Amino acid sequence: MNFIFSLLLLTLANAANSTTHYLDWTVSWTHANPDGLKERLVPAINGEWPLPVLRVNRGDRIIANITNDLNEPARNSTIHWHGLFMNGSNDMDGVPFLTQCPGPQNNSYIYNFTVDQPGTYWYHTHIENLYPDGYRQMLLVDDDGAWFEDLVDEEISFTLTDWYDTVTETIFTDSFEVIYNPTGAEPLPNSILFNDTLSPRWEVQSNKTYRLRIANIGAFSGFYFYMPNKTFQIVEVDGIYTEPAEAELIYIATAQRYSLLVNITDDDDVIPMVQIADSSLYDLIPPHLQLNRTGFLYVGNPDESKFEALDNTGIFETAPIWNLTDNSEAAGVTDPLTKDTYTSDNLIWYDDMQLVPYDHEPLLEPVDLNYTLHLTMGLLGNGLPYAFLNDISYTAPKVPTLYSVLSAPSDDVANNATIYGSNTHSLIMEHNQVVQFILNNDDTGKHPFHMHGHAFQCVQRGPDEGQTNFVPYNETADAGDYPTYPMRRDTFVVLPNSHFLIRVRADNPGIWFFHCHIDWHMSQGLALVLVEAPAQIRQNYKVHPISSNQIETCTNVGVSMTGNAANNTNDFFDLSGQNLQYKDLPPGFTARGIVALVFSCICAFIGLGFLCWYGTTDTTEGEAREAERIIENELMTSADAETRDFVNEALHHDQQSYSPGKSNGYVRERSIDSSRGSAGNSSESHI
Ligand SMILES: *[C@@H]1O[C@H](CO)[C@@H](O)[C@H](O)[C@H]1NC(C)=O
Ligand SMILES: *[C@@H]1O[C@H](CO)[C@@H](O)[C@H](O)[C@H]1NC(C)=O
Ligand SMILES: *[C@@H]1O[C@H](CO)[C@@H](O)[C@H](O)[C@H]1NC(C)=O
Ligand SMILES: *[C@@H]1O[C@H](CO)[C@@H](O)[C@H](O)[C@H]1NC(C)=O
Ligand SMILES: *[C@@H]1O[C@H](CO)[C@@H](O)[C@H](O)[C@H]1NC(C)=O
Ligand SMILES: *[C@@H]1O[C@H](CO)[C@@H](O)[C@H](O)[C@H]1NC(C)=O
Ligand SMILES: *[C@@H]1O[C@H](CO)[C@@H](O)[C@H](O)[C@H]1NC(C)=O
Ligand SMILES: *[C@@H]1O[C@H](CO)[C@@H](O)[C@H](O)[C@H]1NC(C)=O
Ligand SMILES: *[C@@H]1O[C@H](CO)[C@@H](O)[C@H](O)[C@H]1NC(C)=O
Ligand SMILES: *[C@@H]1O[C@H](CO)[C@@H](O)[C@H](O)[C@H]1NC(C)=O
Ligand SMILES: *[C@@H]1O[C@H](CO)[C@@H](O)[C@H](O)[C@H]1NC(C)=O
Ligand SMILES: *[C@@H]1O[C@H](CO)[C@@H](O)[C@H](O)[C@H]1NC(C)=O
Ligand SMILES: [Cu+2]
Repeated sequence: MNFIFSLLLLTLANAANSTTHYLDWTVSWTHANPDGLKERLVPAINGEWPLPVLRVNRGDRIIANITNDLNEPARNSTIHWHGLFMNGSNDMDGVPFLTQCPGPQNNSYIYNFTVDQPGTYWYHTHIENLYPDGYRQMLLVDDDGAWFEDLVDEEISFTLTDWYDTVTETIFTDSFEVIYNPTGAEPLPNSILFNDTLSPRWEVQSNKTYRLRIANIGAFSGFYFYMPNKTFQIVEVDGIYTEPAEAELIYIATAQRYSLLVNITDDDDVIPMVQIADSSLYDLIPPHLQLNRTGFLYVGNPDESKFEALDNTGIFETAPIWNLTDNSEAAGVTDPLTKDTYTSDNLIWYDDMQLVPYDHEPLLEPVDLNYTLHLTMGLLGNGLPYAFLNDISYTAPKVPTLYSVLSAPSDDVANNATIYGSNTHSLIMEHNQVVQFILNNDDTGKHPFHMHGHAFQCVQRGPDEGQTNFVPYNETADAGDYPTYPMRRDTFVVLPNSHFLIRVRADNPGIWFFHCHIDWHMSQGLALVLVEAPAQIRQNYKVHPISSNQIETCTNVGVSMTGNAANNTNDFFDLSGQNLQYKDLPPGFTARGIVALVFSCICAFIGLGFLCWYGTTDTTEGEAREAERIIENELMTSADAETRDFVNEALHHDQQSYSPGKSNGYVRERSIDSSRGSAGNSSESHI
């Protein structure tokens, strides 16, 4: 009761003095070279990149008129306001085929919403393979009512990111989603950036407390962050204020945000802020990739030599953030103080499960609805790598799901998940139900899962189980020890071969994406759709109908606003013609088999041993074609008719897009699931 009441008071207190921010943005391509290694195309807003940092007060309205001028290469456009709940304005959430039609060239889409959450957010396009090109930036919401407001003197806000020197779509089609990458190894960045630059320096004053607001706006990489010899206090994660938590080193996954309070003392002069890439995510560490960056705070006019003395090599050993005890021995390192030991694997990070939200929202109980999700990576029948939740690789419907809800003939029909298609993985949540999700990660990588429309309670997370033994959630072992006030955030990492359990109250009617925020994985279908309180959505839109601007956008892009997932308007239960994932591999032809075969062919050909780079600039088009020929011969001579069809199809498909020489490709042994059922159905249209 108290809890609800204090929330109400806060809302009322912030309703006064709100401002409307009108943004008139045109998005077009420009060139940038933030790492000094290579100039490339980036999306600019009104001609500028890095994009503008948005700063508003809690309670303000944003009206953003976004015009798409992304030609050559042509791209559709949408903007998602990451972390904002969009309560009552689901159509402003910016997800193509969930909440709006993609905005084509020359189209303007108007986002119009109020921001009633404080904290650190970001905005990014939700069009496939586009935000890592640089279509993303911070969105800061200030709040006079923050519990730490009086403790803070100044603020410094910055982003951390990875950076690729090639256009994302090109990497995706040429070297990621290709038959040469059967394990789905993620493309490696060319650089990591500190606030979209290399090593920024910011002046600070002693005897002051600073609030550092940090967002990881990258495509893939997680980052460790620390300041040698300094302890800071975590006070916010993903827009949720926390009880102050002392920490020395945090882990910031893609899409996560932190606010840290740090004291500058009289003894400080040059203070390094160190960003270290989580190299466990990279299958291979290319010799030229610098894995860390240092930004600096400084007091007064320190001599240049002081900055140089505190470069990467000098500072790492001093901070008590390394676990050098047992690991070094296991790794065969005799002297635990050699440089080799200082890899990100041996860092001791603050476990965000220990955080307590400042509002003390109690554990949601009892659970009304319980979904268990099994995450796997594997191949489909075109020989390409995909990602799955319960065997479904998310495939966009023909009609944006929100519009299917609104055009359904009745609430009852809208309440039936069937109409949203069998490949959108739509899960219905009824209004105000407490919904629990158990995510079992049957993969050797980490996955930061993001839920739109909510900050969810992080109730339980299993430990990193390493690379061999998959340990799903186990009621007997894992339940019973849940926190009284679970940490909440909107992006939460599941650890390798492990699991997490989260809970959320379905109090925000809308269509919300739940997906891994590693952009490569999202493009591989690691996503599902929450259809939350469809009857209430329909009620809301009777009061605030879809705007004429949105109808125009759909007309301009040629996407229908009525009907079920298959765009069938007469019979909502007739899904013929719906978009489906590619059909499964032929029976008896296991993913592991093709992995082994493709590996041995490519490795034999290129001759780099068990780890092979098949797409480095050293590989010519001719060599790649030769490798392709060998694979083809091998498969054609050794397999049955069905396999031959499969190979034909796969190679044919791939020849359209494979172009060597631009790739970041590399391979590793990754658990590939070869025992999935068939969510796809070969009698309908495949995309
Ligand atoms: C949005 O911007 C476009 C391009 O500048 C302009 O033509 C259009 O009138 C604007 N729409 C509104 C509602 O201001
Ligand atoms: C924009 O979206 C439409 C509808 O999905 C699609 O047909 C078109 O190819 C997209 N345009 C670009 C440039 O990707
Ligand atoms: C924005 O939304 C508000 C509230 O629904 C409405 O009053 C206003 O007319 C809208 N403005 C624009 C430009 O769409
Ligand atoms: C970080 O970069 C953004 C974009 O260039 C800039 O607006 C912001 O001021 C930078 N942060 C600091 C602390 O200077
Ligand atoms: C900082 O505070 C200390 C202790 O109160 C004081 O001695 C010192 O002069 C202050 N320094 C500055 C720059 O204000
Ligand atoms: C941290 O403290 C140690 C021990 O006092 C010192 O040697 C080192 O230079 C300090 N590092 C930084 C970055 O200030
Ligand atoms: C900063 O200094 C204040 C006042 O001395 C202290 O209460 C607080 O714990 C310090 N914060 C950190 C992060 O060390
Ligand atoms: C930091 O980068 C330097 C240069 O690439 C490298 O030698 C060092 O091992 C890196 N340290 C960590 C902890 O990643
Ligand atoms: C340090 O590493 C060892 C061996 O991997 C592990 O057992 C221990 O829990 C780690 N300590 C910390 C503080 O993470
Ligand atoms: C949804 O509709 C299908 C087809 O009419 C029906 O078989 C199923 O029972 C319905 N599900 C629910 C939950 O009503
Ligand atoms: C949810 O499902 C898991 C297994 O899938 C089961 O262990 C657990 O008991 C269920 N919890 C509830 C509250 O139904
Ligand atoms: C679940 O945990 C219990 C208690 O630790 C253990 O006895 C049981 O074997 C586990 N179940 C499975 C399937 O691993
Ligand atoms: Cu992922």
